[in-house]
Amino acid sequence: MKKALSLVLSFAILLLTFCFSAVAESEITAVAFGDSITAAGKWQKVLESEWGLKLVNKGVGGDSTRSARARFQRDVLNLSPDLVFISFGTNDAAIDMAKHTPLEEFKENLAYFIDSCIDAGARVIVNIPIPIDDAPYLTRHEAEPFEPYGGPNGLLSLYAEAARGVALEKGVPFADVHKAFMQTENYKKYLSDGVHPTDAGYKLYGNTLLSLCRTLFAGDVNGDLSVSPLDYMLAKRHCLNMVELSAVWQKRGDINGDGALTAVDYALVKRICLGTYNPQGY
Ligand SMILES: [Ca+2]
Ligand SMILES: [Ca+2]
Repeated sequence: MKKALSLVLSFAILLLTFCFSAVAESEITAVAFGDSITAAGKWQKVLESEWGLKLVNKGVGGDSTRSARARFQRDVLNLSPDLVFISFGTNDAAIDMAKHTPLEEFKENLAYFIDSCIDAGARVIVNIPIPIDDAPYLTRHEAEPFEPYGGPNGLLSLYAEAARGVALEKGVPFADVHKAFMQTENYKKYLSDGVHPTDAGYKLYGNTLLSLCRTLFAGDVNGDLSVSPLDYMLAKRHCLNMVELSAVWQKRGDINGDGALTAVDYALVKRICLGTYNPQGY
């Protein structure tokens, strides 16, 4: 009798331990590696509030891929990241300044960052550089070097295209924030000084990344960057009122995007685990 009771108790303790660990916040390291647009820390806020993704801010004002290469090991690889957002291009394209990085070197640097992150076991997302508003930009820069490219934004567009090309070549996802800005009625309204976003611009930037995360990590309820039977179990238990998941966990499980975590979603989580449903399109 005593033995039976002890077994039941051990099982209950095991179950409690499992339930506790199952709903604990996953500890992943996600890094935002970039220039001043990243250093401002504003686009990251959307991912934190809407997806529960906390990013280590490794943005440095004025950085191009060339200057960032010197701090890449220390600021990114030494953190043993699970996920890295790489966000450069605006300063690389500043052809009239010392930080300018020629297009071919920009591509090589991006490829180097991506390869090194993948070798270190991290997932990578490339943020495509946002467009420039030429008029305010040219109050601080010489116009002549940009003329062969049709102006600063003409040259920046080549860097945006190059970043897309490197991401595609390396098979990593990219967040096309450049396209998101260009598709607004007037992207210049989303820029404060020709290069930096306004608060609304940062929100647009963050929402573009959020939309990509929703696709890439759909069904990853516990936020460990993979969809597993544990996510399925968590979603199902939530729907059966056996566990109460936080708002962001529910959002990560809301695969069909109808604003609620329901049986439809956990059925999709199961299908992702079984490999019969792919929400990524990659
Ligand atoms: Ca997961
Ligand atoms: Ca849903």
